[in-house]
Amino acid sequence: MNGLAERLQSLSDEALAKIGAATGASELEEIEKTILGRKGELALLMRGIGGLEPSERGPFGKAVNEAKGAIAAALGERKDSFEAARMSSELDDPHFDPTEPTPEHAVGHLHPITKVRREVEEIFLRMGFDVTDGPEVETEEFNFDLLNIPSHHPARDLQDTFWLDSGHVLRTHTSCVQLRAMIARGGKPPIRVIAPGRVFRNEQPDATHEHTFHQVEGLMLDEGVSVADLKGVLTTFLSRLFGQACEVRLRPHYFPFVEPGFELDVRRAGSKGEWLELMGCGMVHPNVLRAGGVDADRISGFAFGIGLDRVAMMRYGIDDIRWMMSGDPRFLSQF
Ligand code: FA5
Repeated sequence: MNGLAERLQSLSDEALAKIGAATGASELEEIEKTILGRKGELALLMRGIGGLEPSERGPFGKAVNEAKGAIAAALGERKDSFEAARMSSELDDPHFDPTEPTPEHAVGHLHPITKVRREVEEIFLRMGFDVTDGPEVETEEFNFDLLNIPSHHPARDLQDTFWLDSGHVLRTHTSCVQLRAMIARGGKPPIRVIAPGRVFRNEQPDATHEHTFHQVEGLMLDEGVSVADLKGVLTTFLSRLFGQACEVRLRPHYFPFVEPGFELDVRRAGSKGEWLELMGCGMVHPNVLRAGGVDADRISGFAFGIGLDRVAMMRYGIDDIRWMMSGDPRFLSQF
């Protein structure tokens, strides 16, 4: 065999002897590299295979593989024994206390608004709604005109708006997504969507108002949808969100894009406690249905808009909305 078999034998013997004599893990690594590595001695030896008789190549290749296996196994065993020795010497060290707890890592977590948003999404998904969204930089048309708020109408003043030089607006509410959802579905009911997102108003922040806050819009359209459905869906939603049976009260309120429109108040069922004002809602105005390509003579439905920051404040007992966007770790680490 051209002397190759003998060289393999002596290489293997030497390697095993060196492994046996090694005094530390770094020596083993060196042996591994020089013998088993891609450019190591075994690889070099393998190159000689081309000079062998065809009938000798198979047996030689097999012998090389066997040697490789034996060397790798010896390396593994020796590494384990070094590791075991290292561990036991560390454990014997009187300064080492294996019962000491590992230092705590600061693990990131979700913002309270994200948590509440996910809960809201989960509840509506289970009621057969889809989750959708729309752009934060909106056209005047979608934020106002198509929602039945023409430019001359005083209702524009209800929401103090950030205008961009391009004539776009930072959306003042998520209601624009009602239209986008109707149009995206070709005006074809049934349509059941919610649309969470950020909204912006040119307001001076105080404990309950921010210039940047979060809403969840909801829209349900079909034949024969009535105020009873609105009340039923929202009562179910709020009871699930707050984890206890709730009762709701609708107070007439003007929003240009619904008719009739309401403010919805909530309290624990049978509690006789104070009503909490939570959201705007109502039956989608026929003008808005038509703008969304929906047959307003046949189809009706309700829409609502909840302030997510306020829900999160109630949920977690937060006394000032300005904490939400503060990015302050003293606040954030509490959730
Ligand atoms: C609206 O924005 C309507 N688009 C809601 C609506 C949708 C009505 C569909 C009918 C049908 P409003 O301006 O009231 O309505 O805002 C809705 C909710 O957003 C409020 O109930 C409140 O929870 C929250 N909100 C309003 N302004 C602020 C603010 N500056 N900071 C924090 N939350 C606010």
